[in-house]
Amino acid sequence: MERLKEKLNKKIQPKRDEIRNLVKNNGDTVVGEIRLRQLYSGMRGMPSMITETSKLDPHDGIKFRGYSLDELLELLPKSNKGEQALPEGIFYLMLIGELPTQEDVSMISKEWMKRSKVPDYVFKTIDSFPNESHPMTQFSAAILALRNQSFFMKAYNDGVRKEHYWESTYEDAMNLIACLPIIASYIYRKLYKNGEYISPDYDLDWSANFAHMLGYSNNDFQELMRLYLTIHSDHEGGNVSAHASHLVGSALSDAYLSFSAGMNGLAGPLHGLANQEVVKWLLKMVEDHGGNIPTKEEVSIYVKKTLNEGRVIPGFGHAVLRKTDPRYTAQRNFALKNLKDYDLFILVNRVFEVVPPILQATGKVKNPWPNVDAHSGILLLKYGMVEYDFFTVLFGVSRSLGLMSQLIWNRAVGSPIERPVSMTTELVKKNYL
Ligand code: CMX
Repeated sequence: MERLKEKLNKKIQPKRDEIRNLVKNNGDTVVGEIRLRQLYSGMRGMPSMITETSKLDPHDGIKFRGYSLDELLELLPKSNKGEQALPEGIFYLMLIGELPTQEDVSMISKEWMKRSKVPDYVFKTIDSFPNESHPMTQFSAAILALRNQSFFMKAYNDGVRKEHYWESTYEDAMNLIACLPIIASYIYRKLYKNGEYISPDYDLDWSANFAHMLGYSNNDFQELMRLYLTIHSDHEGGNVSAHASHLVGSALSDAYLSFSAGMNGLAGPLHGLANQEVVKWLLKMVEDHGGNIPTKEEVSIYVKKTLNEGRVIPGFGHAVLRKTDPRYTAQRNFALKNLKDYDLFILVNRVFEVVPPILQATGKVKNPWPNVDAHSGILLLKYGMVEYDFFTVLFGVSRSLGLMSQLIWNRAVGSPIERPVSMTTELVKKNYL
């Protein structure tokens, strides 16, 4: 058994015992109450599942195994070619629950390189899509095509016992994560670079190799990829991509089915697609101002016009957060250091100043502050990646780290099939009013 899997193996039985005892001794403890309005508001604030990898605090933002993003960007091991934390490290932390050493992250880089073998039929699946198909459609379909090699599916068909489900799920999860940069860069090069594909460089870390296969080999872009793939990796269990993935996985659907379901949720404009919507919106704003960066007053008029048209301001607001997203701040810090004079960064800052008071004045927006998607696109544009309808795929590649860690743990502790009950309005009125 490889070292990472061995380490995980040692963590599993104590966790199983902890949960069994917790439920046995405290099973009737009430952990929340459900208000009628929550039934009609997308289950906001209802505690309804367990996710061990990370927890979102409305004010402090995301914490991974108890560590804030700021802390982790300092504490996680870096590449020897840069200052940014490696996403291999956040994966290790989510999976094992401990901070990794430099040796741990290089073990994971090597493991993913070793496992990055994408069968030819997956490329053929991608090739069969017309170029007009959105990159997320092609991404999700390619993940499903990869399912053919699922170890879990085979183990299940062979009658493996429940306590061993996690072992083949681990294999699937690691293989899937390893293959995603190849799949994503294949889609990118097919759609935008005349199908001129670039072979992996097995000496690089996961992010730098991904950047390389996309066609961006300069150090700054590789650093951006490390940051990008780290900060988008997980946002507890209740967001649409995590929850969709969790739900589908709970039916013992394998890692590929489960992750693809998560990606279909991420592809919605209120979730991950917001990163492309932000760029579209910013570029249209510039275009409508004759190609110039609009002044603060002009931005304000533009924001109000967007709202009056009945549209949302992409990149602002959140269902849980009630302050500026620390993932936004991490990207802002990167921009301040590396591209502070870039005109679109100046625009993003202007939008940051202008939007919150306008959203606050509507009296209905619960969080007027920017989220992760408000910033990510312009960093990519700066380094020449202008094909913004691809940006959600990058988010998806990163999200695999969280969703696959979650799935492995769900299998390890034997999470049951998810099956809440639904009501009808008639029953709500009859039984509760
Ligand atoms: N612009 C305009 N109106 C907004 C808004 C925004 N950015 N954010 C919220 N609102 C509106 C809602 O549409 C809702 O209006 P109605 O009552 O007319 O339906 C009202 O304010 C209350 O919404 P809320 O409780 O504050 O927010 P929700 O939890 O319902 O929704 C979110 C959260 C993210 C979907 C919403 O803020 C939004 O649409 N933001 C823009 C899209 C976006 O950036 N999504 C990415 C989120 C991060 C991610 O998942 O990647």
